[in-house]
Parts: sequence; structure tokens; C-alpha cells
Amino acid sequence: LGFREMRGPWVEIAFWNMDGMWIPQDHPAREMQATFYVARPEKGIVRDKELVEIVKEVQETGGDTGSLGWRQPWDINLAMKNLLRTHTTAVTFRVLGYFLKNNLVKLPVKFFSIGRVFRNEAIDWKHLAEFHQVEGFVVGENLTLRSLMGYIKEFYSKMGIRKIRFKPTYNPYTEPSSEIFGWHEAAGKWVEIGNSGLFRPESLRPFGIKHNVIAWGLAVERLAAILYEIEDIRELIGPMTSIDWIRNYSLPVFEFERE
Ligand code: FB9
Repeated sequence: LGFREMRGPWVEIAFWNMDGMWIPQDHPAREMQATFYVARPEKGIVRDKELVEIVKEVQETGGDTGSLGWRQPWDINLAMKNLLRTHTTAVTFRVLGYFLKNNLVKLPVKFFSIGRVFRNEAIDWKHLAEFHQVEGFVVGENLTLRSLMGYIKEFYSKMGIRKIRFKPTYNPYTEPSSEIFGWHEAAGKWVEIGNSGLFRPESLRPFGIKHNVIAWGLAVERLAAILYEIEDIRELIGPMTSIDWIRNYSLPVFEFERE
């Protein structure tokens, strides 16, 4: 689909994992029971002081975005805390902060990432403390919710999923936001196969981006669990995984549409 791959660090600064995309400092995702914080070194740095200034403004008052902001004091110390990234959207904002803020790329810009993310969640047959997130984003002229839906349909059709539905949802950094559902023939039911949205002006303003930015994400382990008909996600990653299965697995027989 003409996307370039982007990568980022597993140990991230809260600034890139949350503050830069306008997640408020009292958001539940920040709490210990959702995020792994690093004790040593406890803090990181963001060299772009001007960017930090604008993020503070937009967090507190909305700055000149027309938004009211979160109307609470923004503490830079919280934003400099080191943590294990909870989503690869942190990579997206590093790329927005570097390539787009410094006009190093011309539009349309299409990047994707596939990387490990960490959530301090209870481990069970469906949840792991770490999984691989896939994320794609596009910055371009006149992108709309329809463009996002179009990209998502094209993306999943490459994996043989053609019947797709969109259900409104909430993310602190996107509005509108939509859960993505795919019709799973074998299971005879609609399965939630991802999440998506248009980044908020408050999330884009600090990076000087005036264009709409569309993005979506999913979990590789969920995809693999359905494709390989695996009940317990712990069979896919972690101590319960059988090395023989990993070594001898063959790709499921679903045809990627060859160009
Ligand atoms: O992957 C998910 N489901 C899925 C994906 C593919 C699949 O393959 C089948 C062959 C068709 C089957 C299932 N989900 C996202 C949906 C649910 O499983 C959800 O309950 C769990 N989600 C994870 C996070 O859980 C806390 C999956 C993970 C997830 C959720 C959101 C994003 C990424 C991964 C995102 C995002 C995003 C949104 C807006 C802008 C940028 C990124």
C-alpha cells in the first residue's frame, strides 16, 4: 500500500507515549496498573524545548486550537518519566515530531509500525502483558473518515477479510474514533479486529500539522489466534509456546492477493 516502516524504542518517555498526543495526566492509562514505569533511569529528556512548551499549553488551555484543553496544571516531571511503551502510537508521534514538524517529508505521508507494546494487565487466555501492535497512519490532502474507512477496507482485504463494519468508540487522541469489526465466516460472527480514528487538532497542533491524519491499529497476536484457530493467546507468545510449533508452522492457506 506504499507505506514506509517506522520503529521506536521499547522504553519510552511518557511525553511521546501520552502527553504529546494529548492524553491528560490524570488519564487511567497512566496509572501503575495499566503502565510499567521504569525506576532507573526514572526520567528521560525531550530536546525540542519549543515542542514541550506548546504541548504544555495545549494540554492546559488548548492553546490556539479552539479547544478548552484539560484545564489542569501540566507537570513536566510526569511527562519525562520513563516507561515501557503501551502502544506504537508513541512511534507515530515521534515520526510526526521529527519528519513532519521539520517538513522533512512531502505529502502524502504513509508510515506503519509493527512492534512490541507492554500493558500492566492481568494475564489470561485473551490478555498478555506484552503483545505486538500494528499501526498505520496517513497524512495527506483532504483526508476524511471515509478515507480512513477506505484504507482499512483495503488493508484487511489483503488478509481475506472483506466484510467490515465500523462502530463509534472513544480514544483520548482521536475524534471521530471507530472500532473495526470483521465478519468471521467460520465462527459465523462479527469479530472486533482493530481500532482507528482521525487525530485530534490538540494532538497535532504541537507538531505544526494542519492536515488531517488518519490512523488505525490492531494486535498481531489476535490476528494469529484467529488465523491459526488458537484458543489460548499464551500459546503464541511466552513460556507456554511450543518451539516445535513455532519452528514447523506453515502459513495458513489464505491467499494474499498477488499484485
Ligand atoms: O487486534 C484486535 N483484534 C483482532 C485483529 C485481527 C484479527 O484477525 C482476524 C483475521 C481477522 C482478529 C482480532 N483488536 C485490537 C481488537 C480486540 O481484540 C481488542 O479487544 C484488543 N485490542 C488490543 C488492545 O487491548 C487493550 C487489540 C489491541 C489493540 C487495540 C487498539 C489498537 C491497537 C491494538 C489501536 C489503535 C489506534 C487507534 C487510533 C489511532 C491509532 C491507533
